[in-house]
Amino acid sequence: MERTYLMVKPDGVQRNLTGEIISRFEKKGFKIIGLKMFKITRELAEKHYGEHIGKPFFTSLVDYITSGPVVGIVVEGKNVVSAAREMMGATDPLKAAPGTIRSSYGIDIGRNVIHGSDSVTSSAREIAIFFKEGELVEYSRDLDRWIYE
Ligand code: DAT
Ligand code: MG
Repeated sequence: MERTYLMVKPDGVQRNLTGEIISRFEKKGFKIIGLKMFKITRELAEKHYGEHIGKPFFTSLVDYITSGPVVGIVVEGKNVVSAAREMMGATDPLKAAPGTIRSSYGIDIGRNVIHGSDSVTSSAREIAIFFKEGELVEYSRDLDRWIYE
C-alpha cells in the first residue's frame, strides 16, 4: 500500500475547508494514518519546497505556506499518490478539472487550498519532514473488505 502526504494549506484552514477536504479522502475509502494541525517554520517550508528554490514565486510560496496553521494528513491506500493528485486537480485551480478539490474551492494558483505529494519518492521525503515515526498510526479496518476486492 502506498502512502502520500496531503496538507490543507493556510487558506484551506482559514476558509473552514479542512473537514470537507478530509471527508473527500475518507469517503473515497483511503485510510488516514496521520493527522495534525501545526504551523510550518520557514526552515521546513524551504525544505519541503526545495525543488522550487530560485523560481520567481518561491518567496511568496514560503510566505503563504507559513502564514497560518496547516493540517498535515498522511493517507494510505492503493495507488494513493496519483489518485490523490487526481482528486486535487491541476496546480492552477482555474485549470483544474471540474469536481476536483482545487477546482471546487480555489481560483488563484497561489491559494490552491491543498498540497499532495507528486510521487512515491516525494511522499516518503515529505512524510519524514512533517511526521515523526510514532505519529503515524497502524491499525486495521473491518470495512477494508468492502473497499478492496
Ligand atoms: P503542486 O502543488 O501541484 O505540486 P508545484 O509543486 O509545481 O505544484 O508547485 C508548488 C506550489 O507552488 C503550487 O501548489 C503553487 C505554487 N506555484 C507553482 N507554480 C506557480 C506559478 N507559476 N506561479 C505561482 N505559484 C506557483
Ligand atoms: Mg509539487
